[in-house]
Amino acid sequence: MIANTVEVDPSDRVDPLDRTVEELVAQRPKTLSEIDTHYCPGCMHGVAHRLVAEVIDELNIRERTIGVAPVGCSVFAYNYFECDFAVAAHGRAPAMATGLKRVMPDKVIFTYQGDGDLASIGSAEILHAAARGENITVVFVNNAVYGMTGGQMAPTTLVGMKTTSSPYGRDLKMSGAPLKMSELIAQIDGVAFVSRRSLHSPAEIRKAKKAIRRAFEMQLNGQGFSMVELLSSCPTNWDMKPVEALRWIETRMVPVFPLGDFKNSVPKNSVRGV
Ligand SMILES: Cc1ncc(C[n+]2csc(CCOP(=O)(O)OP(=O)(O)O)c2C)c(N)n1
Ligand code: SF4
Ligand SMILES: [Mg+2]
Repeated sequence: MIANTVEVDPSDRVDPLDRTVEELVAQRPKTLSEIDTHYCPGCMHGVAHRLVAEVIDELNIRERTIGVAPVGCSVFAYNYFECDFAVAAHGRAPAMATGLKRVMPDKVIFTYQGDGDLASIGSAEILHAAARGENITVVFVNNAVYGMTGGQMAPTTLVGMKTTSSPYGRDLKMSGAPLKMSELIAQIDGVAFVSRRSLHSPAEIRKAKKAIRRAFEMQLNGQGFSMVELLSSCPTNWDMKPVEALRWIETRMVPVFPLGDFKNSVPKNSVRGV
């Protein structure tokens, strides 16, 4: 065997002129599996997957990346990524990611979690992983409901929003206001990077990808906990058409969950190894 031989993927040898416009403009990232999606039409989980896969490709870290899937509609995330994956019990992905990163500090560890998973049953795990400054990356998909179980109210459900468990709309007096996880986590000392982005338009999707890339880079530089919240749609449980759902994100969710970077700095108590 010749040392340091670079294996060339056969698909890289194809003459660009032999490719269709679709292949040239929108090639499938190598980290994204070539299988049919189980997500509903108009669901943005698939777009979020693609962005993460593109970033993993660009950073050339596929062979050292391990994802941790949640319980929720994205429980099958491991089917869509061509990298190692584990599945955690509902809400426990940050705890599992902590263990993986501590025993294998050279690996790149990310969790992929819904709002029910992260902000409800897993609220303790996410807050304490952030407080410890764990050098992991969290991709947090906020669609304002428990999608998988039939659209019940989540901690992120908007005031007045109708869900299957709040048929008259979320009542502020009864259930309180939605939890703003990015703002909450950004003020924790061990946190390096927190950004909230949205998937409702191509321009916002591009910004979301930039934030995901920055979050992974933070981990690669050993700078501590990073999280990107992505406002996402659930047309099925919102009882909307896909385009209507995207408009609803823009007009209803964004005013409650403002977009932007909430933290972008190196925390004093982080650096748990690269
Ligand atoms: C310990 C435990 N409690 C409750 C459930 C039921 N359960 C499955 S998915 C889910 C909510 C998922 O919602 P979210 O995390 O927002 O993901 P989405 O489906 O919206 O992407 C719940 C409550 C479970 N599987 N395990
Ligand atoms: S139920 Fe909602 S979150 Fe789940 S796959 Fe369908 S649209 Fe997506
Ligand atoms: Mg959800």
